[in-house]
Amino acid sequence: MTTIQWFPGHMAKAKRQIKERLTLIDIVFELRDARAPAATQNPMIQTLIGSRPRVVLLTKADLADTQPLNAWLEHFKARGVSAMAINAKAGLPVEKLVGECRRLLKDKLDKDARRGILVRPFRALIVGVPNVGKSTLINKLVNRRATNVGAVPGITKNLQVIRIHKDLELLDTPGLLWPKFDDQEAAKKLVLIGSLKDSVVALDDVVISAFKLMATRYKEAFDRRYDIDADPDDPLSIFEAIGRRRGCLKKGGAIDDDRVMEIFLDDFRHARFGPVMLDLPEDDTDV
Ligand SMILES: Nc1nc2c(ncn2[C@@H]2O[C@H](COP(=O)(O)OP(=O)(O)OP(=O)(O)O)[C@@H](O)[C@H]2O)c(=O)[nH]1
Ligand SMILES: [Mg+2]
Repeated sequence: MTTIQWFPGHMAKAKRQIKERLTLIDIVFELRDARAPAATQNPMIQTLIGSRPRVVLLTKADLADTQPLNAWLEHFKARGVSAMAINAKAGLPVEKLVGECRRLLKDKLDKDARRGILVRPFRALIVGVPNVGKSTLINKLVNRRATNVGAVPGITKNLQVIRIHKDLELLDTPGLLWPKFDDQEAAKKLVLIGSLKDSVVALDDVVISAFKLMATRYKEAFDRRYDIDADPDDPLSIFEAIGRRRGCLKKGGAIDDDRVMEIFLDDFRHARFGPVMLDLPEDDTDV
């Protein structure tokens, strides 16, 4: 669980580090959580990466509801944004990713070839908000084929570059982006999936919103887990029902709401309701 509390100083530092890494790379892999592709977007990504092409990688696809996830992939496609769903715990579509890089970098590669510049592997930087799976993806790609590890000089320190395919190299240190905490709805989802510190939004607001969503879109799995009949229009009664079922009672018999929230957040963060989707493509304001 990430515990960064984002202050303007941290954001300025993150921005500076991304800028330094950008000078070393050709393409950006922008990671977002497949369960919340809108909430896990960084509000400044396009400004930060400028003209560098990007591939959106929707991580933890194994935890995401397939039908709306496919709708998201269509949504990106319709807007000309390259996007792919991945699951770092299963096989990674490395060839497909390399093919996509080749397609997005075609103009640059053609230009280099015309100028007689030796074509070298493309170099990619992984970026994303906390907890989206940046380190897991890097480790997975590196373990798959770790050759040619070398250092390239960065402005503040030397960054390692790892060859993960004959045509693709990766910076071994990802770019950490700050999440969208100004948008309350997004912030609640970010706390729910563990990308934002619990104290940023009142935890009962996070859980009330999540109860409404679960009781609406995933009622069967939600009801089954707690043996309740959840009413999405009455989230307080859901606290009551779960509390009674699980024996979360305070002295005197009142429901221990904190305990109910703890149980629910632990269940959600361990994917105990099966695959879910928190954002729909129509919620998207900016791909
Ligand atoms: N189910 C599932 N879990 C994943 C996947 N990728 C990463 N995780 C889990 O997500 C959690 C966070 O992964 P990390 O790789 O540490 O994420 P990160 O982006 O490096 O996080 P920070 O360094 O804190 O910003 C870990 O518990 C991983 O095991 C995936 O594809 N599927
Ligand atoms: Mg990490």
